[in-house]
Amino acid sequence: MPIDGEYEPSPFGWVRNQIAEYEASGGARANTLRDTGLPVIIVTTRGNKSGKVRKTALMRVEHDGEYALVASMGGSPNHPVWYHNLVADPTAVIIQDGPEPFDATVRQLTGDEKAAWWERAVTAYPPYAEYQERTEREIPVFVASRNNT
Ligand code: F42
Repeated sequence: MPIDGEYEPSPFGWVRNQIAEYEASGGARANTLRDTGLPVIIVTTRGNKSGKVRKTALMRVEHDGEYALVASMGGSPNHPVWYHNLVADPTAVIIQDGPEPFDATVRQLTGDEKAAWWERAVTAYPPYAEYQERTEREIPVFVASRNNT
């Protein structure tokens, strides 16, 4: 589903700059977490209160064409705000992994499926495990699947 409306960049400068550079270069630049070499994706959601277009950089955790979206927020006690946007409308999601963004739908994972994707996530980005140890909050994981056009 297209997410039209006013784009409101992240208040975090390094995030909004990474997203701008990633999009301007079609994913050729600003496509890793700082100098870690670990790849990121750009996820667009719709603000569940403002209706604005919101964009978030997340670690790239891909398997068979699907992507895990890990609401880690560095192990903080609260979910990142984009979590609430996805809960409010799981169909208002655009994933960009490289040059071409695509419409997607998410579902929040539980049980064995979440455990399997969590393992993939920690393999892709080991600090996720530390983040989960750091907080009582169970870090939510969504899986994003490309919409059939
Ligand atoms: N964050 C993660 O949680 N997981 C990752 O794997 C991850 C990787 C990553 C890689 C590179 C990078 O540069 C950043 C990375 N981040 C990762 C950080 C991520 O990009 C986000 O900055 C972070 O998760 C926080 O997301 P957030 O949605 O909480 O951002 C806040 C700061 C924000 O944008 N707040 C806005 C504001 O104005 O304060 C509001 C945003 C919003 O969606 N508002 C809603 C609306 O209606 O417009 C209302 C939402 C509500 O219910 O209150």
